Amino acid sequence: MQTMKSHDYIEREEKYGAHNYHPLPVVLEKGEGIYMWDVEGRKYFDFLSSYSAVNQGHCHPRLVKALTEQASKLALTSRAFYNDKLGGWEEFITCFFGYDRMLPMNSGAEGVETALKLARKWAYKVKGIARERAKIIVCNGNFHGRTISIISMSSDPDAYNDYGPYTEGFVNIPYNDVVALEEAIAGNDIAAFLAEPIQAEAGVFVPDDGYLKSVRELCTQYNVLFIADEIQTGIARSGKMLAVDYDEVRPDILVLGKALSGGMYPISCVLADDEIMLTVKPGEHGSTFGGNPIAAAVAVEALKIIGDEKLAENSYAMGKIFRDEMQAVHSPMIEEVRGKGLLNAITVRPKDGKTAWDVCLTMKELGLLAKPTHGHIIRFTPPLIINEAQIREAIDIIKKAFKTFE
Ligand code: IF1
Repeated sequence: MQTMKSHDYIEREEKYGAHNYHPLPVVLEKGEGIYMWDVEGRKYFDFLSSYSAVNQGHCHPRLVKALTEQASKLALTSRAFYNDKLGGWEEFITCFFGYDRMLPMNSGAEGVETALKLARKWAYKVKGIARERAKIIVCNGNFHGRTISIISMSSDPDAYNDYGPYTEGFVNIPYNDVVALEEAIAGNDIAAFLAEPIQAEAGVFVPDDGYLKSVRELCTQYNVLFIADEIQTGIARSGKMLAVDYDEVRPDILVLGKALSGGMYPISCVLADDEIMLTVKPGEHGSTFGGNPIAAAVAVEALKIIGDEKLAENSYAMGKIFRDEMQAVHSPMIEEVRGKGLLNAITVRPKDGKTAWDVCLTMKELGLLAKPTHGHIIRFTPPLIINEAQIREAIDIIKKAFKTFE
């Protein structure tokens, strides 16, 4: 039997898989820490971290252990019965983030859907909005997932076109615009305001200092729930445990996913206090896999690693080095370098027909993996365990890649 090469794997996916992605042409088979290896044995810096799910690094030994030990004992009970792991996770994470209760789901989109349902239920049961009338304010440029309701609030035609009819009850306003929020929030029947503390998919759009503080104040003033989608910004990615920590604000509903499991397992959750969470009664919401024992075991370990390895502090420090170094580069293709912690982006000015995609292909050839978004933006989000020598080596590769286009 002949061994398969990269192009064979790619051809097979192209032939049998749905074409809902356009991956960089690299076929990976192994990961460890900040590195991944392709099927030809080439080693790469991972500067995507599986869209910030792998903050703790690939195949973290403590996560592998938590996963395999639990998998060989008890994987899934459903929520028809109690299991001996879920309560420990609930207790740990609610203490960790300071909320009364947690509701476990699997994907980020499910976490956001859960938050939307909680906000509506709270609007009717607590705030006293008339049935079917509740509205949720969202921001242009948002990315909260791929379900029908979530794309109903998207301002990106690629996300919503030809998937209608859409879910009602959303009011779109510009991001990072306190005046627009003030106007919208004063309207009738507003249940909640939902936002990402940094808009990641939009191209790492960092709002002004104090924006989230103003959001918090307005939400409190108008008795409107502040829902923070920290699925991507959370778990130390932005250089703080949560990106809202920069403004020292506490959302009413916090949605987490991705690095909640260190990439080991699809895990998301929603955190909120009694007044909100207890509006949902048995039988009214749930998930077959949500809160399963493997997820519980992995999620506790994944959060402990962030603290034990001081990954928020490291993300903050390494991110500063990255931006300082890259902002000092004078390349005709580098327009702007922006971000917080290790959630960074470079906007790329096309040159002689060469785009961000070509830069990513060149970086791949030089041993570093990143992916363009919206055609002209490259996100740089390595695992948060990267050390200074490693990030400097990676920065040299990125600089070299841009240099080949001069
Ligand atoms: C894809 C980006 C990252 C998210 C926020 C919810 C979700 C996501 C803030 C949904 C997911 C993803 C999904 C991924 C690409 C991706 C992404 F490019 F869109 F911006 F991470 F950088 N809220 N983000 O960022 O979570 O249901 O996927 O678990 O391929 O669509 P999910």
